[in-house]
Amino acid sequence: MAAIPQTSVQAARADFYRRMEKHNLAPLWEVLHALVPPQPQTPCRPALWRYRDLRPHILEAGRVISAKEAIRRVLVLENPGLRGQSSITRSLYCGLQLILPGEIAPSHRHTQSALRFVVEGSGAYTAVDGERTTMRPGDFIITPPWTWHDHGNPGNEAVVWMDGLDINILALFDAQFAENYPEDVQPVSRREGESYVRYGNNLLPLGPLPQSRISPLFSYPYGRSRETLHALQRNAPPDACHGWKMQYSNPLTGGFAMPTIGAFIQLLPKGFRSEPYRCTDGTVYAAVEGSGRVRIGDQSHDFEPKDTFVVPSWHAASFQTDSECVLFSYSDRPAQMALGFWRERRG
Ligand code: GTQ
Repeated sequence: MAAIPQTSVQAARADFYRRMEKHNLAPLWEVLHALVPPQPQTPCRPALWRYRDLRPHILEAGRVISAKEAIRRVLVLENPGLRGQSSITRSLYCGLQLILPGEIAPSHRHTQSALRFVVEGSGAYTAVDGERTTMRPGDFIITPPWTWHDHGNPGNEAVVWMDGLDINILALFDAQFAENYPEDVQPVSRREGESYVRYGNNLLPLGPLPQSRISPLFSYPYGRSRETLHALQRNAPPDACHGWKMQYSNPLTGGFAMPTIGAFIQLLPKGFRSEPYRCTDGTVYAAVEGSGRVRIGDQSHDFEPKDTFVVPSWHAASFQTDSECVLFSYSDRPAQMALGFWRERRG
C-alpha cells in the first residue's frame, strides 16, 4: 500500500477541524500537551517594581483624582506577562493605594477577599464591619469577603499601602458580587482595638464564636510581628531556604487568616545566601527592611525597602542579603492546599 503523503493528511485534518468548528467543537490532540503540561507553564513572569520609580506616579495620581472620585485610588502592579489583565499572578491582584490627609474612600463590600500591607505613612484607617484600625508601616490588615469596608485619613501624612486581592479566583468561578454602602462612611460600632483584645492575645471569648473560616482578628500590627521574628532569630538557626519565616494565622483555627489568600513574614540575616526553593503558589513579596538580591528562575533583581517583586509558580527563588532583611509575602496557598494540589520543592 502506498504511503499517504503527509501534506494530504494535514490538509484532510485541517478540513475536518474547519467542519467541526461551526458546531463549537475542537480536537483535543492539537492542544493536549499545553492543557496537561508536565509542570506549571505560567505566562506570569518574574518582576520587580522599584518603589523609588513608582512613588512619583503614586503621588501624581493624588493630584489627578481624589480618593472619593476614584472610589479606590490605586495603581495596579501588572505582571509583564499579563498586561491588561490587572493581575500580578494568574490568581492574584496587587495594587498600591494612596489616601491623602482628609480623604475618604467610600464604603463598599464584595465577595473578593483583600489584604492590606502598609508601605508608607501613618494615620490612615481602614474600617471593617464597624471597627476602625489605624494603619502604620508594616501592618498587615485583612478585609474578609462581604465585609463593609472604607478607608480614611484623618492624619497629616500621605499613606500608601499594598492591596492584595483574590480577584481572579472569584472571576474564574464567576462568583463575584459587590455593592455600595448607602453612605460614604460606615458608622463606627466598635472601639478601635476591640477585635485585637478579643482575639489577638492568646485568649478567646467563651462563645458562641464567629464562623471560623475567616479570622475575626483583622489587624496584625508590625511591632508584634517584628518582635516575634527578633525572638526567633535569637533562639534557633535560620531555615536554609526561608530564614525565619512565619505565616499570619487565624486565632480560631491556627490556619490562614482567609480561605483564598495566605500571608507570611520572614527575617533573613545579614550576609545570608538561601538555598533555592520553589512552590506552586506564585508569590508577591514586599521588602520591608534591608536590601539584597533575589534570584527568580534565570533572573536576578536587587531589592530595597518598599520594593515589590513576584515569584511565579514553580520558579526557583533564592535570596542573598546585604543587610538584615524583613520580607512580607502573600499567595493563594490556602486555596491550593484546600483543594489538594499545592506542591513545594527545596533545593
Ligand atoms: O480597598 O476595596 O486595590 O475593592 C481593588 C479593589 C482595593 C478596596 C483595590 C478594591 C479595593
